[in-house]
Amino acid sequence: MFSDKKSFQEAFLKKLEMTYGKSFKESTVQDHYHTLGNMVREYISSDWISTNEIHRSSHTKQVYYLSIEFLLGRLLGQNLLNLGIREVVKEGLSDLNISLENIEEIEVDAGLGNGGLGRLAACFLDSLASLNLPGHGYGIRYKHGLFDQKIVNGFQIELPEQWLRHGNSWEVRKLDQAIEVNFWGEVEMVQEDGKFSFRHVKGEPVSAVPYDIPVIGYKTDTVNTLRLWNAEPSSFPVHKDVMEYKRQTEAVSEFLYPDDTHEDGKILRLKQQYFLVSASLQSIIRAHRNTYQTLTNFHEKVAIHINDTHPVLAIPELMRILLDEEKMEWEDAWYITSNTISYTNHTTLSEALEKWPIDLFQPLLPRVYMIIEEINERFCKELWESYPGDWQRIENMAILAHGLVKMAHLAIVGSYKVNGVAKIHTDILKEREMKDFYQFYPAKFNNKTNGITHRRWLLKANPQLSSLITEVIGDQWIKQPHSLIKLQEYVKDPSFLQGLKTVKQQRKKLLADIIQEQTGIKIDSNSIFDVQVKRLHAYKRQLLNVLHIMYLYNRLKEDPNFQIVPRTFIFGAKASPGYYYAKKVIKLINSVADVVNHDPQTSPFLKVVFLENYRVSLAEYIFPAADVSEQISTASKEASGTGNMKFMMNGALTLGTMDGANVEISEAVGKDNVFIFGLKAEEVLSYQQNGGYRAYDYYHHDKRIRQVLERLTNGFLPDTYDLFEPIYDSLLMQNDEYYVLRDFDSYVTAQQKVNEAYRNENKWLQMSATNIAHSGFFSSDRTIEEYASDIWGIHSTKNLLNQ
Ligand code: 26Y
Repeated sequence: MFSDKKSFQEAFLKKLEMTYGKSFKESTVQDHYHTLGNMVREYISSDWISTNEIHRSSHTKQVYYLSIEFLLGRLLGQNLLNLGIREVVKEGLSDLNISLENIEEIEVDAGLGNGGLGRLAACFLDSLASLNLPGHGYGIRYKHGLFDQKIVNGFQIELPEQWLRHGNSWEVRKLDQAIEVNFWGEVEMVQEDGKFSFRHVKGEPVSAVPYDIPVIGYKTDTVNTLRLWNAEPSSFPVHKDVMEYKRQTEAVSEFLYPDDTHEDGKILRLKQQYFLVSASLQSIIRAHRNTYQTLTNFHEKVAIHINDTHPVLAIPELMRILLDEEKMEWEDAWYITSNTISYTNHTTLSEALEKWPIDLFQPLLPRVYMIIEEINERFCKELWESYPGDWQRIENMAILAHGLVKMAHLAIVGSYKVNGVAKIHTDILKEREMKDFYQFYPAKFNNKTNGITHRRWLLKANPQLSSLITEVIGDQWIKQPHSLIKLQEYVKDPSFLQGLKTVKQQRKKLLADIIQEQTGIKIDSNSIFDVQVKRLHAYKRQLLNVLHIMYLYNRLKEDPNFQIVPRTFIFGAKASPGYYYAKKVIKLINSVADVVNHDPQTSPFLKVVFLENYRVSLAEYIFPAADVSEQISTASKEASGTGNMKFMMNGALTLGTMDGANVEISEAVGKDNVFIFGLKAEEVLSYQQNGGYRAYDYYHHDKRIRQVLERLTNGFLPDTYDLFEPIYDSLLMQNDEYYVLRDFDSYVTAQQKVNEAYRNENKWLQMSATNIAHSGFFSSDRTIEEYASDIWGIHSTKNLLNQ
């Protein structure tokens, strides 16, 4: 049906009529979207079936990627591109006077994630399928993804997100494969054949119903699966209030929890974690049993990867199944489990490591808790043998301590590999945060520097730049991103640079139009687009950026000789609803924007834009238009960052600290092609260990800082009264935990260098080209190949597919 535009048109019109019982004339864009979505799903169904069939019959090892978040964004455009049918469809529709772009635009993002960790999972799925690797995702089908953000009077307002309201063409409900997950209840000891064993009984059952979404590889026949679990009532219990049971059950997959540190919803979050893990493991095991009739070879045929600690209960859950259902001995079950599971850590912030109060944990998951107790006891014994008498060390490393279950400790003990997500992050884990564990299990630790799928963040998001690249070096880079390095030969080529300039201008104009439409702010598309888009967090230091803007404004007002290249500062960020400080920073950005944008004296040079509701689909317009990529976290705090890679690939220059993947970006392109500033990780760590930082000193000795900080609270920002006092206090009274004032001067200097560099257009374009040329390393294809060979032991099924 997609072989040529005529047959596509016929199939499309027929499908439209059959599905909606409407004539073409009466149909809406929404109808067109769903019709096209259904057609694509039907089109790939035979490849989907045969991929599964091949995986089964060839007995090839599979990897299952368990993640509490999958931030997929829109699927239609990417699927058409990967199938290589986007042009046919576009032309076919255009003959009917329908714009494919308009159809693509009405798709609501699948926003089942908060940020980096969820988007990484989505990029990995694309790479797995495109590399013909047998790898599948398991997640939760949240009814409401991450909240929709509205900005009202400068403040963030959260509205429930409703991505399923118009239905979802990509998913297939598989009721026949539903699985029961049990909460609460008790543990019963039974004696069978003279052996004691345990059983979880009298639990409250929840039915996990799978919804499968095809994951279509780029121009290949592989179609992998993302399985999302929906929580539904199981058989209705007789003794309970039926409505109450229904409500409680459905609540399990109702909302994605924003990444916050707040108490509410704690128990529900733990329920979600176990729900994901138990349903996924039971389903993986069922498939394995069907093929092999035994679980003794489970670890040879299955790798299970846990994306941070959120799915770490996979470890005791697999133990539970092997012990209680499969009746294995502890040692055998432990051997299989600890050779099946691998774990990625995404943070060094110790306050972000998950710890669950035992009081809350044990009643909800009594059998799983018992197993964790046993794992802990055996682990502590092992420690005792290695470190006799070293109680302190054992207490620090225990899984259960001080009334808490320490999820990261469980993850390290029960996994065969543990990795960080950028070189510096893995080093910090080894040398500091997880030092004791590294000493005990040196061979488990390894690095896997993150990556992004260049097929979404370049090929799809930036077709103009993609065409230019292909004109110059051919299209090999799409399958082999490393060959982007061939551009290095052209970084001084005037016609390539001219092309790059034209593309950037085009994309800046497009973003300028979107900004005007959304915010009413008219921006100069020849100004420098200086962008910071990411979750709002203190450590990411959006505050440093906004304080610098206030400083620039002051200089422009006060110093007639001060001149800058016109600059537009663009922000996009969601703050966790309960994260009080982060919400203040959003309001501050908007208050500063109000003053700056309305001052006729400065507005030709300075504009500030806060884009509402930052999400994957909006990001696809932002990265291609950026000149400067703000990656300004306090060194040592950002595990990797992946936005930095999306910017680089689209030719923006990084202005950043030596943190996360910035370090590797700067190594790749060389010091002359990035703007690095600020404290180094060792310096931050040394301050933290030895003290010696006094924020007040920087306030007293730097007039620029004083002026800017006073203006937070002295009425300079209209109608804000004492609103920003907490920010002021965090910097001075609480001694500036993230070293904003310490890095201020260095940041100002780096920004001056940006300003000067931009004046030399040719030089800037060369730097931009160099960044694109070296971005291939940061493709998730490279990352996934490393995971596949070093951790999972899985292989491409390409040869099998072609048979
Ligand atoms: C509270 C809890 C359940 C929770 C939920 C979400 C905790 C953390 C998160 C999300 C963390 C996250 O997105 N981390 C980011 O992962 C990226 C991918 O590895 C990194 O690039 C980025 O530096 C890191 O902050």
